[in-house]
Amino acid sequence: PQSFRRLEYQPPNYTFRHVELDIALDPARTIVKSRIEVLPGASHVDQIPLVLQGQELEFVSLRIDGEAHKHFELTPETLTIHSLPRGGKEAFIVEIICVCYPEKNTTLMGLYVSNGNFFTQCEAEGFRKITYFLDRPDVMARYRVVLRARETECPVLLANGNLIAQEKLPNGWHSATWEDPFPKPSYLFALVAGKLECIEETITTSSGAKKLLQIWVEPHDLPKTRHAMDSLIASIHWDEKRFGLELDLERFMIVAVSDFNMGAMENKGLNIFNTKFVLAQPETATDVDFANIESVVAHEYFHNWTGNRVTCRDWFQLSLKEGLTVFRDQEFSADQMGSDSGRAVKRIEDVRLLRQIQFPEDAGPMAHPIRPDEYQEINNFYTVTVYEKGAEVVRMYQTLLGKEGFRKGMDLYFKRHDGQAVTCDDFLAAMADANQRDLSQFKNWYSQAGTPHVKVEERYDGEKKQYHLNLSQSCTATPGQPQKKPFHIPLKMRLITEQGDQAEILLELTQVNQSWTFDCINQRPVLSINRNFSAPIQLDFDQSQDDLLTLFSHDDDPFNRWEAGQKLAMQMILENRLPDQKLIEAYRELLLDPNLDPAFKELALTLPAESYLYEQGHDVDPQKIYQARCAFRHAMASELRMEFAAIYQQMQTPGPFKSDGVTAGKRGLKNFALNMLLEADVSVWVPMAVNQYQTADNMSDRYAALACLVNHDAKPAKSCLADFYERFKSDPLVTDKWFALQAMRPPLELAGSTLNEVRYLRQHEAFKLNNPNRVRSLIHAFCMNNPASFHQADGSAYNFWAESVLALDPVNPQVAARLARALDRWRLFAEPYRSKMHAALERVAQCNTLSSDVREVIVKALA
Ligand code: B3K
Ligand code: ZN
Repeated sequence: PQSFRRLEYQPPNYTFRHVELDIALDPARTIVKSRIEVLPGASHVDQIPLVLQGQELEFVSLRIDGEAHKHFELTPETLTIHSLPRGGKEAFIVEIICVCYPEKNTTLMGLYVSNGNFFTQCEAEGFRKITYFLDRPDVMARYRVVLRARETECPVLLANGNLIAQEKLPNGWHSATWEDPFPKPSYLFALVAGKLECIEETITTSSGAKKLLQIWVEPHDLPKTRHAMDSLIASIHWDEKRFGLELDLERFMIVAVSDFNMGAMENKGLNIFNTKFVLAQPETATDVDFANIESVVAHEYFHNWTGNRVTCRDWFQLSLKEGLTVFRDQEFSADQMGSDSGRAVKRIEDVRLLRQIQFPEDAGPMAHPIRPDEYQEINNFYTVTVYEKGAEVVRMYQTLLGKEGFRKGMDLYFKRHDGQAVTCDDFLAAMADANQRDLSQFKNWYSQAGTPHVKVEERYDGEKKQYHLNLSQSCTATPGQPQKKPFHIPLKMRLITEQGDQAEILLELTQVNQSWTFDCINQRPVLSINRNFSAPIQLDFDQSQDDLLTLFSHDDDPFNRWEAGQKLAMQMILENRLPDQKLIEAYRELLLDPNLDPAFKELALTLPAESYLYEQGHDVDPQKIYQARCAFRHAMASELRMEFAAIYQQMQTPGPFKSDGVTAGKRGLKNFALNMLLEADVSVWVPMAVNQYQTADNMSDRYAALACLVNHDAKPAKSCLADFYERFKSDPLVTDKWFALQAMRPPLELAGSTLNEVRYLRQHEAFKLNNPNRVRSLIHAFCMNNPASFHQADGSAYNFWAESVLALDPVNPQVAARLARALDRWRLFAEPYRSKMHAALERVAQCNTLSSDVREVIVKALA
């Protein structure tokens, strides 16, 4: 298999200035005519051929400067054009006609059909499935696009930019012409055509310009678009205020599609979204859905500057736009929470995700730096490392330079690079130059994989009133990187004593080993370090239980307060102990504290995820960890049942439904309490859960009640599940929830195995292997989000996994490759799990028709 390497980057021999596309849409055979103005690139060599990419296309004709051209070669992946006019030294025009087959396209890359409508997905390399092209991000051109279709089938025709003409054509056809004023790489091209309707809104931006905002959906979904529109408007205002960045187009459109490989796509002026991240109504969407929609809408909108105006030179630089844009959407969502404690809640949620998913990735066979050095299939590198760890790296600039310094760096970045395709080094240089800082060591965050460990040693000298702190860093080997250089690690810290706290300071750990001495410390302090998770590291610190309890009850940094609670619970679970009385009292106090944010309370009482617990050891027995975690939670629930009962009453949110952070936080804590009450005593609380299920006026409450019943194996679970399906079977997104809930059911003694249930649901009338959301809601949910049911000692679920990967791969390699990663950490587990996982991986590897996507994942896992 071919590998691509970052250091082998070559600038293009040719570039494109102007691109005209004329696309006659037909589900069976779409005819694509292109007219491209080609220029020699900066590194052009005389007589060098022009090599265009093209995949699954039927070639029809080629003309150069208006004349039929015969000097070309076709392979399944390329069109190579020789004998260019004047050796290719001056501009010339290439005209190509080709055909593609949208209806047959199940990969959902390039042009495809979903529910009878046309959509495109071009990032990273999908444009080559529409026409022959220099399909690389450093080739930026202006586009003018004519779309043609039968008017009855496709009344709506959309593409990037501004609508400049519409025409009736013979035989019931019509056309629309779109022009995008900004040069863009091919991956940002988009078209949408079909029977869609929109809601629209006109807003005025900071410079006084009027802008048209539209959200396009299938007609029956129109009532579910308000929240997405509000989120878009809030995002536009936030980017003006925080970064001085204004919407640069007259028109900005969002379109929702139910068949989509990922969350959404930032095509210039025409964002295409998975319906999951657009459609919401209180009756069908949970609080988590509302929050996700807000953040994904913001993320794609923010790409308009970070990604589109300044884009990536090559795909190794992906984190340049993704890490930065995730950081921006995290900051936006935090601000939307409306308070400091709300901001902290958002931060804790983000870190929890990072540790649950990115830390395992960074310790496994697919570990890669945020700027990878090598890939076989770029689609496999849209990872939590590139995105979420990338965002942590961007956050560290802000921690080191301050909010103002960070803004100066952003301003310089746009001043230097607007309209260009650049690298992560360019971003770092802008940050360094704008602040006159030497950030050369900071580059190691871009080049080295693995989660750094920071070991903490402390000593208090009561006589000299001195506190000594020693920090040492290390980072374990990752594939291809046996040895690591030290990182530049910003650590926020504070010493906490009974007589008051020292000011918070920022330590910069740059050496392997570094010491600090603090004077005039009159009492042995408790150390609060890596506050607000200022660096994405693993802290190795044997802090005593009493110190952790102090932090859990008193730290003024909400993140570290939460963190101390997680550590306390984690240690006990890993030692298979129940919570002791001190910890129970600390939980109780926290629950009863009237000044604490309900969302914070819920997070503080939520136990560390199993996937994070696995990472703390080796020869991991997943069933033991599951049992220990269950027992711990059961004890917690029993001890605190009175408090949970009170909370369940207090946290009711009467009145019309509101989706804001504060109300959602209350609802979350209430439903957490309900779950704990069933945990403590199923029989007593089942009627309450059934009542909530039946009377709920919103999906958060209804779904939470149903989950309580299902997960605690309550008698009414079955009938409520059936009721839920009947109520919502016409709504695909809610049907996904119904599948997911059953796929994530923990192992239950009486209910029979979850695997059998999943196998049964796989045959359900509503299951579809070609719809990514449905597949993820059943198969990915079971294999990746239900560790206790998945890791069964007989290996039966691993066989199911192998069958599923093999069945999915021919349909949609990207979705299959994501599932393929479920066994990444097989070496971490004890026998018999490890051997059984290994055997399942071998079984997939045996298949000789694997896609390059799945092959890369499996080969790396077995290496
Ligand atoms: N940039 C897209 C992701 C494209 C994934 C291609 N396999 C969405 C986003 O990050 O906003
Ligand atoms: Zn993105």
